[in-house]
Amino acid sequence: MTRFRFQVAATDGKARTGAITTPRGEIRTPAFMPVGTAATVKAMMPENVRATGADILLGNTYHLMLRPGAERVAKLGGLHRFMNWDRPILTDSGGFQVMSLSDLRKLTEEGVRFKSHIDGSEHFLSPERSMEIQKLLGSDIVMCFDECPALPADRPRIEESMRLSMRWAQRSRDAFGDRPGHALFGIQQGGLEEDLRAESAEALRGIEFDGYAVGGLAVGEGQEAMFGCLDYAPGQLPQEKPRYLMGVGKPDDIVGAVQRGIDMFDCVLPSRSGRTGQAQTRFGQVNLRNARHAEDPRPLDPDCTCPCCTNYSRAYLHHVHKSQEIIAAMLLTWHNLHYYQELMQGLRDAIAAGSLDAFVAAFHARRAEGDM
Ligand code: PRF
Ligand code: ZN
Repeated sequence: MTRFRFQVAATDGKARTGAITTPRGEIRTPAFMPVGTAATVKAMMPENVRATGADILLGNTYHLMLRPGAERVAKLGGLHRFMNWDRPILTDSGGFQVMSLSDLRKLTEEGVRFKSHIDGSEHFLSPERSMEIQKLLGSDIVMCFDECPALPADRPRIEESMRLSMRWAQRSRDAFGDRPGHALFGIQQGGLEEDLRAESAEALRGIEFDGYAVGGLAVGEGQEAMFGCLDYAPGQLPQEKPRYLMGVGKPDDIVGAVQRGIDMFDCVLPSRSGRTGQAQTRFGQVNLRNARHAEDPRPLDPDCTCPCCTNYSRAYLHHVHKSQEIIAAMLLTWHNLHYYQELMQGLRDAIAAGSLDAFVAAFHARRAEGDM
């Protein structure tokens, strides 16, 4: 059986490009994972998600345990078969989503009891139950069960939470066991405190994981503070394993994080913003709701090769979005995911060629020009 492994092919400064090998296929890095929370990347057929260039999707323990239920997905052959995506899937562990989405949470050493945001029913998640659910789903990359305070938070709260997450990381490792072909990633916490990040990294390195996530960022601190943390956090984690920045981000967040040594990303932005009429382009964000597009026969981006830009005008996108037609979400999500994957390919190529600085300068220059 193909083992899970990560190979760095080239570096440029702190940035790396390479590939993660899994039994379900290769993940080219730096990688962007579209978010398929409820066993679908909203508004997209899986074959079309693949056509945008995605090698891996992200799924959510929290949502799938509530609906349709992990045992049901397992009975139906696992998440890959259920949603018709046969390539790798990474699943988040649920803790972060419980904290942001559920009602009436009760956090203890054992785990977290909460009420579903869908129907108010009571549920419990712990490291052991999260590992069990992610196994039932058939996830290829399983995330540790962790906890993360929103920023700003005071140091005692961040410290206590990080140490709880590190105890949960050990319990996650123990419960995960030995599953050849499947990977378990640890999650670093510690807010914006360099010494707490170091303590967290040390704890995770001691347990040993197949990859390491930087968690607890993009939770309200702003890009400058996030980059400040990313100036040291990736360097605290093992160099020979993939590093994943959870829940990030906007295109310029991703570019800055790649320059600082991050290999993997996920974010709802390209899919969610497509459904609100926002396009992510080389020239920055374009709002198709704006009346200036109403009679504009030009495509969103004349140089983009996606089906949205090849076949439809801004005037059409404006019309279908205003009319709340389903095709508006389909076309804009496709374009946005295509743009993200093209950005990742550009980053990979630039790192391989040793020209990342020039690529990043051109990236920022085009965005400074703005939309025409
Ligand atoms: N932990 C987990 N999932 C996450 C985060 C985290 O810290 C974040 C923070 N940006 C997003 N998703 N488990
Ligand atoms: Zn396009």
